[in-house]
Amino acid sequence: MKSFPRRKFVTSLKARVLAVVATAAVATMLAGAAAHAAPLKGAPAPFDKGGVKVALVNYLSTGDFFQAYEAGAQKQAKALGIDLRIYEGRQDAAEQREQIQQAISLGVSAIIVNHGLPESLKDVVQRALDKGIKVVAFDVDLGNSKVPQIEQSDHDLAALLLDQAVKDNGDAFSAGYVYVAGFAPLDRRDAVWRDFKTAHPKVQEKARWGTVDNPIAQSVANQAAAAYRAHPEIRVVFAPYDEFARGAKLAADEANLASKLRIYSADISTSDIEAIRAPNSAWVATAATNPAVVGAVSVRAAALLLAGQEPEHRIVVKPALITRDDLLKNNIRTIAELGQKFPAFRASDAATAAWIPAAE
Ligand code: SR1
Repeated sequence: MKSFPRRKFVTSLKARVLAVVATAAVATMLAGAAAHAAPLKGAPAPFDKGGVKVALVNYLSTGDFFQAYEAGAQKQAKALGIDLRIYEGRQDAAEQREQIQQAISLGVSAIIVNHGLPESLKDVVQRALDKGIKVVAFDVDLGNSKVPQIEQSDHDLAALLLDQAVKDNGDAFSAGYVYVAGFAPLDRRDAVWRDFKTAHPKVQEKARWGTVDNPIAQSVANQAAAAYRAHPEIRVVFAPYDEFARGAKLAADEANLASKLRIYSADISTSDIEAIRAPNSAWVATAATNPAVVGAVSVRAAALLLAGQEPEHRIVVKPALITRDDLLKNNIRTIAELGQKFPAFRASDAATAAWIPAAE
């Protein structure tokens, strides 16, 4: 038998102890979020008694969009007296399955599935439904009539951007496209891009790239730099995810191309606003919802199901087009300021009921 040097053994033991302590700390942290499972006056059962436990199981957690989504979900859960257990997403399909199983074992009443790969989720979600647990899904099509689907109207989102691209650049230009297949929102946006190219034959897709390897923006920037070098004729970049747009912009800045390119993206955050407003920024427009509002809508949809008040099967939060000019003219520097100037960005009337307190 191979003998391990003692120091190595002690180190690995220490690492394991640390891992156990870290896991316990995370569990404590999650339990800490449970403090709000209070009764809600005037609400239907089970909210009138409190103690409602809901799990939010993420596939992706990094980046501004997903952090704001989680914060919005937490805020709405608190307003409803829900004990929200959040499972961090690490882009690991097996881990997300395991987390759903853990949530079932924990005895949650509802599960919100945020992104993921349908094929690895369908059976474990069915297991939850069979136990009477309610399930809602954001941006992952589970193809189950019992699971309401929440989305941002990715069709409208992409159409708004591409209309703006034509307004700014005409309908004959060389384009770069940032895309990764397999994510429901990106696939829906891609369908619009394909139709757009058919309808605008003088728009030429010269290069396509994309990755969701962390850190996403930097990985995309590395690819974008190569694409810009190989295709100096690219004038428009369609990058419909803010992490993609940041990467596209980073590479454009580094190659001194900012004045030659226009980047069109999805999503918005305070740091995106800063990047769009930056002097000579090539990032000229984005189409977005408020991700915190989408998180709140996801929790409300789960709450409606739990109260026996079926939400619609397809729940849509409408996006708005935000251009660099809008931000500069209206002196908007933060998401909060965007909400002040455009109230539609502050709240959504999707999945609401008189007994659900506003959290937006
Ligand atoms: C990798 S999928 C990224 C998208 O998910 C959400 O729908 C956001 O809008 C983001 O663009």
